[in-house]
Amino acid sequence: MIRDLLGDNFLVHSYTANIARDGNVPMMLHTDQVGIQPPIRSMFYGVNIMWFLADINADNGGTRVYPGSHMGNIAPEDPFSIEGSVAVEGPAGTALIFESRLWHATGPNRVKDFERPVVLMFFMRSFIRQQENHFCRFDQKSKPT
Ligand SMILES: O=C(O)CCC(=O)C(=O)O
Ligand SMILES: [Fe+2]
Repeated sequence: MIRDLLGDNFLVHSYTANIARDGNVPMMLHTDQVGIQPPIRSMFYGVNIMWFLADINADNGGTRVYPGSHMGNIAPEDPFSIEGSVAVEGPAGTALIFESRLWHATGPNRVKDFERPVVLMFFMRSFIRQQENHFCRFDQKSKPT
């Protein structure tokens, strides 16, 4: 599916986990291609797959999205407000797949003692430099090379 969307030789841009603890401050609204400056809205450069490791809903940190916001030359007036967004909800095992122009943010988690865990595999087109250098070698004794 990623090859169909991004073409041959796509790259893993980053591979992360995001745990939203209770009482968190919602993340700033962003697109996942915000690193491309000046912003280009006519095409998407990346695709994110977010795996839910628990049942996720609007109360416990469900990612906030603006459906349709991947289209058009648009940006939020206040990137610190999630007003008007919707929470993505789903059972553990859900894969939320979205392209990199969509405006979104981690949602507020208000469920006491619950940690909302997701794993994000973010792919970008072959000609975009990766956020993480997967060729960088670590061992116990040496610094990153
Ligand atoms: O934690 C989330 O729900 C969203 C994370 C996110 O947008 C990101 O890491 O770029
Ligand atoms: Fe994001």
